[in-house]
Amino acid sequence: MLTLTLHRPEALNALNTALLGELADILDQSAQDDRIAAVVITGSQRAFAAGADIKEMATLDAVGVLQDPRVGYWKRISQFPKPIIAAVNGFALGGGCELAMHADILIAGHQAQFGQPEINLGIIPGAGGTQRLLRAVGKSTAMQMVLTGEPISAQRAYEAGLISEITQAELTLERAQSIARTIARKAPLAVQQAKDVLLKALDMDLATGLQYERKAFTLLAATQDRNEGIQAFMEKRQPLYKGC
Ligand code: DAK
Repeated sequence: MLTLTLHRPEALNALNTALLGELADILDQSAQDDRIAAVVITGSQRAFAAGADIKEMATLDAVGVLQDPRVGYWKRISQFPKPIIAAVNGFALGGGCELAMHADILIAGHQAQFGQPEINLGIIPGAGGTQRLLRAVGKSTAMQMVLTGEPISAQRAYEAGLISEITQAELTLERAQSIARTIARKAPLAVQQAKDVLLKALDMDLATGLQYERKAFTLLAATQDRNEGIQAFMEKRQPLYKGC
């Protein structure tokens, strides 16, 4: 398991190009590293991330926006094949909320706030915020958040299905890491296939999704880890997975 802590306290962890690029690079490396089964991304108690760096954005004109390297960084983050768990405290706004939504599992402290305030800057979410938010919380809540720019509380985010657990603020990271450790004990190929198939469910109709699931299920049937999992159950012992 790898824990990544966003650390730009002077800007409430605003995601500038350098930080986002570093994040994309580390995730690319982690994808190739067999020792890393899952990644936890967190910020500080005050802010997970308060969005893209507005001061940096102010330097970009329309051409700059077209050539913005952050588009590629976001794409690489979204393609990370292993589970990402976001441990969110404080502000998760704009790109910060979008980064949290790139995670597969979101855990938040009770004082966390989730919002897409881009409308206050005359823009709209640009890293999947409209699409992922609507799928996570439904139309009315997503519309309200994006059109008013007003954030929602952790409690509301939990009720809407954006996050799966609320914790005391000081326990959020620990809880996220505990979930990551639980996942790390599973067969790596099964974990990655599960993530892939579940994410595809958002894009596919049911019949196509079921076919996709069947293919992944069949593929896993040919793995040594599948035999090991079943054997370990029969022998009443913990499985020893090898990732093949
Ligand atoms: N960027 C830069 N600096 C920020 C920042 C941000 N997003 N958020 C906060 N800061 C800085 C403040 O400027 C302040 O710095 P100093 O003035 O002390 O130098 C420091 O952090 C502390 O902030 P505040 O003094 O404002 O603290 P408060 O507790 O009073 O308020 C706040 C906290 C989070 C409510 C407030 O800071 C705030 O409203 N921040 C802006 C939130 C926001 O609008 N976020 C959305 C940004 S737009 C893209 C994809 C996605 C995006 C862009 C491009 N591509 C694919 C190309 C995403 C866009 C966005 O996220």
